[in-house]
Amino acid sequence: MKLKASLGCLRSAILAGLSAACLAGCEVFNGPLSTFIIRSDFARDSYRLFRYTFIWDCIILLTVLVPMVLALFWLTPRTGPQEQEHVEGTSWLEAAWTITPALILISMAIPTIRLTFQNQPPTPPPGALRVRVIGHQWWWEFQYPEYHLTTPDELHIPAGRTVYFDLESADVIHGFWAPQLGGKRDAIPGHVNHIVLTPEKPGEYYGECTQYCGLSHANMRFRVYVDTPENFAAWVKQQQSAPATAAGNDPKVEAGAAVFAAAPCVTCHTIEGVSKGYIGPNLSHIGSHQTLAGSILSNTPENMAKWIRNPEEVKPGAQMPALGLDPVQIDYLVAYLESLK
Ligand SMILES: [Cu+2]
Repeated sequence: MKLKASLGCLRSAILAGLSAACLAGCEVFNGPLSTFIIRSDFARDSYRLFRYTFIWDCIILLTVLVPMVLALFWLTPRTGPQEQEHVEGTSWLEAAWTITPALILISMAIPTIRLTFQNQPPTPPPGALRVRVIGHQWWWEFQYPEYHLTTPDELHIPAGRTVYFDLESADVIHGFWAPQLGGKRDAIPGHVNHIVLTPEKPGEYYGECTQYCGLSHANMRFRVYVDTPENFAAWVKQQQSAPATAAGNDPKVEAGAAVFAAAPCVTCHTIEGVSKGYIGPNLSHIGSHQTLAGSILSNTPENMAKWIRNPEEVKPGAQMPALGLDPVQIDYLVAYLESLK
């Protein structure tokens, strides 16, 4: 009876586990944060290492689980205590179950350590694009020293060219991770970490902060746009030029520029040729971005207005204050910011 109840429990647990795995499966394998969609050399190396260790995990699991289940349900006496044969010890068996796991662990440690060092060389490979990544509570800053430009939350890199990331933080520890492009690495204050990878396929990829960094940690996302070399060159050219705003032609945009100049925005944000703030994100080309506020909102006038009206509501703990602007001022300001292409 007991055995029947135990088997019933085991079967329910297995069914529940399989159902949960099926529900999560689509997201794990096909979602934007899937590590099974491989889009760089680093991601491929990480996947191969995962596959190698996973195979060993399965072998170990079966080696332990099968004898355990047999011992539990088959070899256990079912009626009353019975005299069992006493085994005092077997030297060769004890040596085998000590040495074999040690060898398996060493065989997993060697490729893991090799890959860990391989993808963070102390100096950039020749011809690599260098990108400085700075984590802030709660947004990402991407600097391109080669092109003298800075952009928030949306990273553009060219397909086929090796990229060398310098990872830093302006405040607390953050974790930089774009799963389809490779493994995560921490951005630590006062210390520079590195990642080197070569993106392989143009597309839009999701990134997240993976190190708990405060109230809005979950709202600290970013996008990576892997461009064709031609599109990347065009993007660089656009970013290097002054924003193509309609201020001066469109009265609403002109009024928005005046609101921006009079509000505290100028003390925190840079807009090329207008302001030189450095605490918040560079807004020079914010109108050309797909997302806002740490890539948690799509860039629409409605979302921009919502963000300006009450940042705390969108991103709890956000350092940007509510400016107390009236709806008309917000409307003008949104028109101006959206015009910054
Ligand atoms: Cu975080």
